[in-house]
Amino acid sequence: MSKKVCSAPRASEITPEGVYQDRRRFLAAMGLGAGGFLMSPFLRAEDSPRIVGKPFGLRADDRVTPWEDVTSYNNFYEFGTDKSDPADYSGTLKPKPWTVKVDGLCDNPGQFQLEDFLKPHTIEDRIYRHRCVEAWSMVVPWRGIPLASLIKRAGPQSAAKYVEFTTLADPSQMRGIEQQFLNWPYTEGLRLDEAMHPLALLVTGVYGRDLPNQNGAPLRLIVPWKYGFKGAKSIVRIRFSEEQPKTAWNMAASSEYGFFANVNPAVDHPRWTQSKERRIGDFIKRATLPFNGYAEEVASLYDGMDLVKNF
Ligand SMILES: Nc1nc2c(c(=O)[nH]1)N[C@H]1C(S)=C(S)[C@@H](COP(=O)(O)O)O[C@H]1N2
Ligand SMILES: [Mo]
Repeated sequence: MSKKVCSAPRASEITPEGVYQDRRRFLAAMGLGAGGFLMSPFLRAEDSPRIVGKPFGLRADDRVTPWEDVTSYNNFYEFGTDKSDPADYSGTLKPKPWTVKVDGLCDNPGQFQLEDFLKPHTIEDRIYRHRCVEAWSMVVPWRGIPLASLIKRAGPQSAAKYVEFTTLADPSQMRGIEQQFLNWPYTEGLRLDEAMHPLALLVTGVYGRDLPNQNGAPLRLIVPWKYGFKGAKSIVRIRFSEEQPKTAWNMAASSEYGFFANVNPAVDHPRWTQSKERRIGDFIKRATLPFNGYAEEVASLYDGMDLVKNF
């Protein structure tokens, strides 16, 4: 446990109550408060998500996906490959206590209890679109902290170009591990500049509550401008490296799942079009937007890159 990493939250990190209230009004004005959150039978007033910062990427016609869908239609192959398996079988996962290891090319490596790892930070609630073209598309109110702030404290060295995320692989908690659906442990990776983008979040909750096991308790990644598979669940290790990390889906099917996984509506996946998506609960498909609607925020990360080759 490195002392440096644990300090009291700075005053600037705490959302003032007034801002909180303003944001609630703003949300309500957008029709999100009333239509999206407050009418959900699972939400009490104190559960409604707070928004810090602008609700990235949301448009007026975006409706928040119901809690029931967000928590019952999942991909988490450690519990099986059916969409209903994670909700049915992840009760065996023990998200407390939880340890996260930070290592590789950084100045402040260590092994941290999750509470210590997160403590100095205000947990921010943000809203944004999350989606997986291949199977589903949702708008999910995740609660998380910017990955960037944890990376800054870890102090990546100048040789570090990538961040690798490794997730839990414990057969006693995860019935799917017995079968080689993927290479366990599941890994994901980001280029360091992608990982530093304020939209990349380490997520601890959804709908104002702690993450349900099937959504990757107690800590998962959400990279809203990318495919869902970048959202590694139940993270136990964050490693800085010079080499591009191997990722579970790329190892499973390299022609289908590239490292970058930016959503490119102009380029088909080998087995399906990416030009349209159907939001869960919608009947009519909608056009898929470049970078999942976050082009304004993130497109510059990929300036000069061939995004057909770097899919
Ligand atoms: N550890 C782990 N993380 C994972 C997966 C997985 O199988 N194992 N599946 C990924 C895929 S393919 C998707 S689409 C998202 C789904 O997240 P959700 O169920 O919360 O919507 O989780 C990602 N994270
Ligand atoms: Mo996915």
